[in-house]
Amino acid sequence: MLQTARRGRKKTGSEAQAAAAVHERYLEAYRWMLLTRLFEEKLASMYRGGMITGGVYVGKGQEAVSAACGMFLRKGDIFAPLIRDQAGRAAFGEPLVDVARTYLGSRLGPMRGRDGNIHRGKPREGQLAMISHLGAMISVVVGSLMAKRWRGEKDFVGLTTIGEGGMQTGSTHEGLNIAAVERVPLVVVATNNHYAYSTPNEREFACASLVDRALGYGFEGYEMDGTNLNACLETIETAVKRARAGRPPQLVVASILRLAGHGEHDDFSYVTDDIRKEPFAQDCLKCAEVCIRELGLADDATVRNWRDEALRKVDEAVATAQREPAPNAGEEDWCAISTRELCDPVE
Ligand SMILES: Cc1ncc(C[n+]2csc(CCOP(=O)(O)OP(=O)(O)O)c2C)c(N)n1
Repeated sequence: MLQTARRGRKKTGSEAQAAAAVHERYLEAYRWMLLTRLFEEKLASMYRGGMITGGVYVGKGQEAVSAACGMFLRKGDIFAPLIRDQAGRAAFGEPLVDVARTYLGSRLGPMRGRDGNIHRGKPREGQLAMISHLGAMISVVVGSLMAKRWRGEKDFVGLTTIGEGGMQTGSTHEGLNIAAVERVPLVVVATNNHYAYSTPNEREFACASLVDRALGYGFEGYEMDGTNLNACLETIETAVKRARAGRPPQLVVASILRLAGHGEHDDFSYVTDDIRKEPFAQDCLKCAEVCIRELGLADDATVRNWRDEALRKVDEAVATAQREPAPNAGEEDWCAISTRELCDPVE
């Protein structure tokens, strides 16, 4: 639990250490969220200025859920992030410059300038490249986990994310079902951001809550407030631990409002005034800042320094990618990137 040091009885040494560790990881998560927000604001402004070809997709409002997804995975685990998961990708270890390279078409990027935005990945390092936002990744992660099991690897988990729209597809059904049948160490984090593109919840599903599906599939399920960073950290940490310990697959359902368009081409004018007033419509980044101030976790000057440092990193990543060459069609090796460059073991 995230608690103020000012209240209650004096803490014992080990309690104080545990509380400090909780504060530290809260601040670490906040910094991934902040870096992501600033970076995605930069991408959005470059898109509007015509400097990015193709689409830009951001996770505004979803950063707390996403950061928590990346923070409890370790080397040897599998992460299959989707289009709102820049915070999780960063926390899992994706260098910011690789994101800038992908959006700006640099030959030195992980997709060598062939993908415009969010289908990037480094499978050899456990980060799968996204195929589709709508459920395809669940069975890919299940297959990767089964391969690890057959190779005799131990102590690994896989985590993938999905939107509430993606939760309604046939691919998702098949993936969740086979995950439970094979009892793979999988965590699925489903974020209900209340719209699938412009389709609202009432046109997407008719059950009271998506977490009710956990029981039907043979998963263990949790619901959490995706605007509350501490709830995200505690819930996802628990789910990852339980999957790693051999419990059934885990389904975490978060509630938030998407605070941007589906992509930057979308003005999200279909989001109603009523829904914007709901508690789940709060901005998780602002909520985290209030919490940091109220609990005295960091002073204002420190938070300002973090912001300046994040802005420097964003500018550096973009400037580096801008200086780099685009692919040259005549010189390119057009083999499938996914097999030779990214997946095959290095000789
Ligand atoms: C088969 C297929 N149909 C449509 C699309 C276009 N599409 C991509 S994401 C998306 C909406 C996804 O909504 P949701 O799963 O709720 O995730 P969110 O975008 O809200 O994070 C749509 C319609 C697609 N990629 N694939």
